[in-house]
Order: sequence, then C-alpha cells, then structure tokens
Amino acid sequence: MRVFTNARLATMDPALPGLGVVEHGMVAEQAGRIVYAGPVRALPADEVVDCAGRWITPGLIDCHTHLIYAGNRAAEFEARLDGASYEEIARQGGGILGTMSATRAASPAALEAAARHRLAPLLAEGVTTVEVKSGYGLAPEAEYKCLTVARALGDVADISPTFLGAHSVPPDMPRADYLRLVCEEMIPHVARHGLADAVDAFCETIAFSPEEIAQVFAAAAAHGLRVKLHADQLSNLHGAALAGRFNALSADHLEYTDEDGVRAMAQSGTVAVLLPGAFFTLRETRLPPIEALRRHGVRMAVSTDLNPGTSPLFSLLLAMNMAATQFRLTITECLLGVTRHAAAALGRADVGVLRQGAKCHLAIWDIEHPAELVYRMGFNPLYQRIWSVS
Ligand code: DI6
Ligand code: FE
Repeated sequence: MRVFTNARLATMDPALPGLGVVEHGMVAEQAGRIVYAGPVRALPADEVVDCAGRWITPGLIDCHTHLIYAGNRAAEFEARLDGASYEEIARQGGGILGTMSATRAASPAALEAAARHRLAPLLAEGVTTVEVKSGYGLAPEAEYKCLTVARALGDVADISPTFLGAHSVPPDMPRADYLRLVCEEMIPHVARHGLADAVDAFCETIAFSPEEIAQVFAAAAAHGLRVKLHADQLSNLHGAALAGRFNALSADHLEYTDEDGVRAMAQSGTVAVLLPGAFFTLRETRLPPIEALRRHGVRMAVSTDLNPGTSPLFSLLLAMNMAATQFRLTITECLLGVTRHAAAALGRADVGVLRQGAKCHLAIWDIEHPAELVYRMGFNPLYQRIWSVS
C-alpha cells in the first residue's frame, strides 16, 4: 500500500458538498485503486508520500477531444481572420474535409506520433483520462485506423475512444450511401471489435440532420453503444432534445439550445459538455443556456474540444478559465466539470473522484486554493501526476 498523506483533498465525492474538501487528508492506493480517501489516519503503508500540505484532486478528465488527425489548418485560421466564416470554409471543401484527406493519407505511426505530441501538454497539466474521437477518416478503414491509434495511447493515459463516423459527409459518396455505411457497416464493426466506447455525431446544417442522426443513434443502441452528440453549436436544430430522447451520455456545445432541449437533457440525465475554446475561436457571441442548465439540475462538464479547426486548444486549465470568464461558471462548477461530471459524460464511475474503489489517478498541485486552477492563464501549478495503469 502506498499513501499520499499530509494533503488537502478535493475529493469531488457526491456525498460531500461542493468540491468534497478534506483539509487534513490522505489517499491510499493498492494495485492501482484507491483503497482509502479521507482524513489522515494510521494505515499499514509500504510507501509514504508526504504531500507537505499540497492539494490533491482526481486526475483531470478531458471528455471531448479530436486528438487524432493529420494536416495543418493554420491557413484556414488566417482566412477566418480575413473574414471567411467557418461554414463558408466548410462548404468550399476546407475545414473538416481538408483534415480528412490528410488523415486518410497518414500512416498509423505518423498519426500516433502526432497524437502523442498533442497529448503531452494535457498530461503535463494532470490530465489522466482523455476521450478521443475519430471522425476525420470518414471511410471504414480510415475510421478504424484512427480508433486503433486512440487505443494505442492507453500506455500513457486512460483513453475513452468514441466513434464519430457521422462527423461530415465525405465528398466521394452520396450522403444516403455514407449514412447507410455508418449505420450498417461501421457501427457493427466498431462494436464487434471493441474499437470505441461510444458513438458521437455532428448535428448541424453543414453536417447531419436530426432525422439522419436518429438513424445513427438507433444503430448504436442496437449494438450496445451509448451515444453523445455535437448539438446546437452553430444553430438550433434541437440536438439537445434529440440527445435526451436517445438517453445520450452527453450533449456537447449547446450555444443555441433552448429550454425544451435543457428539459429533455435533465430528464435523461444527459451531461452538458461546454466547450469554451470553440466558442472563443469562432468568436461566438451566443452563450450556452447556463442558467437553465443550473435550474434544471443538468450536470455540466468542461472540455477542450481539441481539434484542428474550431478549437486548437491544448490546455484543460485554460478551458476552465474560459468557462469561468466567458460562461460565468463558478470555480466549483469548473472543477466538477473536469472531474466527476466529465466522468459522467463518458459513462464512467471509476474516475473523476477520490473514493474507495476508483482508479488511483491523482493530480497533486502546488496551490493554496482550488480557485488557482481556474484563474491563471498559461500557468501550470501541477506538482505531480499519478496515473495508475489497471
Ligand atoms: N464541432 C467542432 O467544433 C469540431 N467538430 C465538430 O463537430 C470541428 C471540427 C473541425 O473543424 O475540424
Ligand atoms: Fe468536437
């Protein structure tokens, strides 16, 4: 048994209020699992780590990333500075489709090397669990290749891969044919081979309609896969309501979601994943319905949406700062949003909380107060990251 003692804990335990703070605390680990988290007490430890009053949180969780891609979209960023809109660029074959061509052409080894390079700054901030979407292959073999690369990153972090075949219609196929391919070939294959833990889709005028996504979700359910949705990011197609109807783990973005959508999410326990990096990059002005989400008791998570187009953001700490400053989330909401609520967005109960039985993924911080994890920009107070393979 290894103990981390003389620490202040933000356990995120739902049985405790707020961050679940324990002032004079310790965490005990055995075989990669937490066997005790709470007030300091005498335990038969083989190894004692004195945390000297530092704070321990659960290892952070980035619950929405598009980490696997090839190519470079800096020129598109420049075009947008010159006034082009994201939708215009997408309609002209740039955007997601530009990344698709580069991703299809890339070898698994090249994709993996690039993904590891992007993952490094997250890990350096104490991130221990990362959701990783496919969605830039947009063809069976290319999508499977990306999901396999995602799983390969499991030697440095706890990876939850998500199949996002319904990200965009590839230009080389009629949309009905591609949709059929996603539902009848790709989802069954992904499920059969355990390539992903969930299925995601992009509900938008430039991507898929709610009716099309209902087919994707029905196929996912038929193969035992939970669903998530990019919902109401650029317009209100009632994606949040659709997500609620299909019992989705999460509905993400939500800038244009209305009260009915929020109500549907509350009923199904669907987590709201807020992505302030995309909001910032697109210079969006419409805020997600934070007040309504609070009123209806919808859990909120915060994530980077790390992707080459709308959110080239490689810092979950900065995502929290943006969620606080732009969306007015409280410190507690931000921190639950990258721990317990982010875990819920992945359908996981074994991470995001310091309690007996959870995986012993820890972030130990050189801070005086948890608010310091949110208020600075570009400063990383991580002291040590404990990541337990198991
Ligand atoms: N919404 C997003 O913000 C990303 N994907 C999506 O469905 C953007 C993807 C990209 O532009 O490459
Ligand atoms: Fe996304």
